[in-house]
Amino acid sequence: MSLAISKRLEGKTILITGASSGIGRSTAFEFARTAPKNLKLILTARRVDKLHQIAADIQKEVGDGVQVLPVQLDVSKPDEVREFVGKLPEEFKDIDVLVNNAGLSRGVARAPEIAEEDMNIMFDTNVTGLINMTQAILPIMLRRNNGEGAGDIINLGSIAGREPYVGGSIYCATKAAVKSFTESLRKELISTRIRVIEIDPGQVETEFSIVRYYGDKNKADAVYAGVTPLTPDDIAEIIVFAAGRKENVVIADLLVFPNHQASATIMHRRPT
Ligand code: NDP
Ligand code: 8X3
Repeated sequence: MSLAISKRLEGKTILITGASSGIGRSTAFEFARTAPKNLKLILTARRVDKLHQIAADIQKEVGDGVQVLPVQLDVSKPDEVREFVGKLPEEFKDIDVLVNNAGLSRGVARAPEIAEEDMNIMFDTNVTGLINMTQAILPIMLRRNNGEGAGDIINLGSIAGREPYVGGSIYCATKAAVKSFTESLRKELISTRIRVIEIDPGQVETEFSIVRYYGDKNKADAVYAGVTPLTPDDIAEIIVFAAGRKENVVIADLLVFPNHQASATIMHRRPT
């Protein structure tokens, strides 16, 4: 880790949604390891027990320079998001970096067989949840520098938002919506110093496929058969890299594949 990136991140307050697993969890560790002397982390998700364990593990690893606040938050519930900032302890309210990571896919059904419940969960989490979080935190960032603003909004998109595929129509539509919202937001905030960043991973092995296949571990494992997917740490390094650039440098969007992947559906699988 370079000294420059540590110094740039020191003293910041970072909010990560969906920090109980996968990319969000790894991102929490990566921020803590990069700026261990002075950092505040707000970790949110629905499974608060996991967040408490992650907080304890981070503090055990890096010590008391990193303060970690686990908060139970379901981003798909507008009321919970609306009340979120007001309930934060004063010392955690001045959020510098928002990582909009919470997200999921449910099922691989094709129209007209897509369950209404799955459709609603994906849109309420991946789209409305991300937009509500952004709107809740933006006023904090806009108040800095006499109204000129400062801060980073880092949205997790996906290759799915760039290239729709069979069996992913709703998930792909949600990630396309993330892309569109992110690009509008960057334009709307151009007169501020707020950076709007999108990271679009390809295949990353996390709990994502287990959730997509409703807990069926065999189906989830088959997704990664014969390939070497990205790890959540790979994406965490890129998120922290983006947040740790000089203030004038904006990683506007970034597509990240593992070596075997060339599009949403073109993968080179080796015999297992
Ligand atoms: P995981 O399933 O491992 O993690 C998803 C996280 O989102 C969990 O911490 C989960 O926590 C949280 N989450 C889900 N629903 C909600 C909700 N309603 N409110 C709050 N938190 C919620 O998957 P990944 O780490 O892979 O996914 C992270 C992001 O990366 C997602 O946006 C996903 O779409 C995106 N992505 C993933 C890729 C992959 O191949 N894995 C590729 C491209 C993008 P909890 O259940 O405790 O609430
Ligand atoms: C998750 C990756 O390829 O399953 O965004 O859509 S993919």
